[in-house]
Amino acid sequence: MPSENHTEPVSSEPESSAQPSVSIVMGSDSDWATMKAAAEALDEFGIPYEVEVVSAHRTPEKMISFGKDAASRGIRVIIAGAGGAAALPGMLASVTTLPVVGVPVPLSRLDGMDSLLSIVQMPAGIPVATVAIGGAKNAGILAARILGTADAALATRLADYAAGLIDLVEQKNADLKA
Ligand code: RP5
Repeated sequence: MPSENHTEPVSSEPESSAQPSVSIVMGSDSDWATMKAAAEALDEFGIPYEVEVVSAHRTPEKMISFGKDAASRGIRVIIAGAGGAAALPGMLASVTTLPVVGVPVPLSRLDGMDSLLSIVQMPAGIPVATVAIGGAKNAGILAARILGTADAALATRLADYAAGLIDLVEQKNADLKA
């Protein structure tokens, strides 16, 4: 079960006192199996974050206050995951000007297509940057890239990560030819 203010891989690690700059929110604790990949990506780049279950349908008033207060609490990017009738990312985007990255969580029925379509089809004026179904890792990396626009050290870590992917592919090519 997630708790707040992680800076380490999701576990029973002690919470950090570092000010979180990313908020990972999800409609249910059942989404965590998918969403923890976002936390792991943020860990990789040393970005402090918080984790919270906030449901657009089950806890609507909390959802609105959470979204309204996020910027004043120092949050710079919201990663929001939900499945099925996935209103959370869009509703959060409607009550904040922070960038919201939406993660369609796949459920046992419909393979996440319902989640994807619920999140991606936003009306003009209220954007949600939607990643692939189950694409929480990319949500974490995208949040890092957003923060990296104003953080040269983080931008360097992101460039190193991308270079590492090139090396990985070339190593696989070398292995294939060995
Ligand atoms: C959505 O309903 C949640 O984001 C979750 O993906 C889905 C199912 O929730 P639980 O019934 O597992 O709590 O709002």
